[in-house]
Amino acid sequence: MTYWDREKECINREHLQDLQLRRLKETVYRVYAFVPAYKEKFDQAGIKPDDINKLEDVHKLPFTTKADLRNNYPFNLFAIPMSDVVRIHSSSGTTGKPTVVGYSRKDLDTWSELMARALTSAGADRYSVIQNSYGYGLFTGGLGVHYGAEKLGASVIPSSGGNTKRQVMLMQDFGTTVLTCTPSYALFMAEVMGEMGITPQDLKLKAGIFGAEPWSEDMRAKIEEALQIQAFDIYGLSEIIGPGVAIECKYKNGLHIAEDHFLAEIIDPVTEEVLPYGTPGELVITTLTKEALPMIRYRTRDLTTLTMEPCACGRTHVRMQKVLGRSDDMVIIRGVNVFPSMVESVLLKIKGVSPYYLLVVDRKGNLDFLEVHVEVSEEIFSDEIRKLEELGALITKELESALGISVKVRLVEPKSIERSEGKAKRVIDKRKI
Ligand code: DLL
Repeated sequence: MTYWDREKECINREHLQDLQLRRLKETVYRVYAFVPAYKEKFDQAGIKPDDINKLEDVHKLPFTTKADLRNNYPFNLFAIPMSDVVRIHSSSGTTGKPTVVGYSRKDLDTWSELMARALTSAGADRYSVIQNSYGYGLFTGGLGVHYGAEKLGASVIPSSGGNTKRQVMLMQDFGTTVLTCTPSYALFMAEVMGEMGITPQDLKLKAGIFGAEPWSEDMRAKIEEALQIQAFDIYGLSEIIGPGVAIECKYKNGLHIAEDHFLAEIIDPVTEEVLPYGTPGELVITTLTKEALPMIRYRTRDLTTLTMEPCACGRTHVRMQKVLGRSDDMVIIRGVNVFPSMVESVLLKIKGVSPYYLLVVDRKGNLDFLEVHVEVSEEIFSDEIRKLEELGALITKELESALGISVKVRLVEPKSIERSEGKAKRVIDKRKI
């Protein structure tokens, strides 16, 4: 087994907890002293930094949410002077102001270190040629992966997102061995490759490191098959650091969270009660080493389960299951929770269906209903009407039995659903308009 930093990744749990407690205390002291918004929240909750004496004491601290970032827009949650902030990123808010995050020089070093660790966990090394097709810019995907890949000593192709034909050409000409992008973009690249008459055998691609959006196990199988690679899931969010918070190892059975830098909890998103390992809920993260923007109990809105079962790879860090979805992406239809990833899993098991789909939610009168647009393959589309109708009926039946609500399925022409070069848009909720 190859590790980037064996000592930290395979650390004995007791030592890890000592380290986490020391770092947690430091972080709490720092935010209390330097970030008025935190001091105010702690004071309101009647908590002083001295009250944190064991790891479980973290549960006493108030949560931080996206609203706190918005209310303190742009820089008021920073815990260091602007003269020490060397990078600013921001995640595009779909509504209102974006979320702004800052990094000190040490934060950037930590991030590169974590990304180098993540890339190693997915099998990359200094001989790898990494084509980084996450978007460069304010989004943390591009630069986050970039610096980690350089730290690893790999040869990095900073191709960013877009211009897909050129991406495929670069992949072939430069002998790319590792592709990093969103899973939906990887799938689109495979489609364009096919159109260009290029097969996986024409490439040297061995692995893909995909994240920034939810993707199902069936989507993984589809991508691995289409590109003939091993596909790994990488998780992260701007507020915490960016990509590299958690990564799969070669066993692909959960993502190891870098616990020497992040303290993870799972809570019930409604009651906010802390849940034990093994119970699904919302992931809450406290940063332990961040300087510019420390986060105390940040509510990620991402739903997952944590497991402490030992992993065959030897890493001791807790694993989170593949994220089922964000609570924000979940649509509630007549009381039933539906995630796009659930629809994706059903669709990908049906022959003749391409992995492009869209959930459209609308309200008629007082009743919500779900329409699922599903792209069919060329072959099926040019078939007789009866066959299309049969396929539509089959998809409807499978979706209704998996989701437990009635669904209207609309089969749409090949290539009519918008392809994604970054995070795919899977839901249109017309109820809010
Ligand atoms: O998406 C950081 C990132 C870049 C992660 C590249 C991985 C690879 P944000 O734009 O702030 O940051 O979005 C963070 O994306 O809260 C999740 O809802 C979602 N997300 C990220 N990774 C995964 C994943 C980046 N592997 C939000 N599976 C997070 C499911 C993911 N959802």
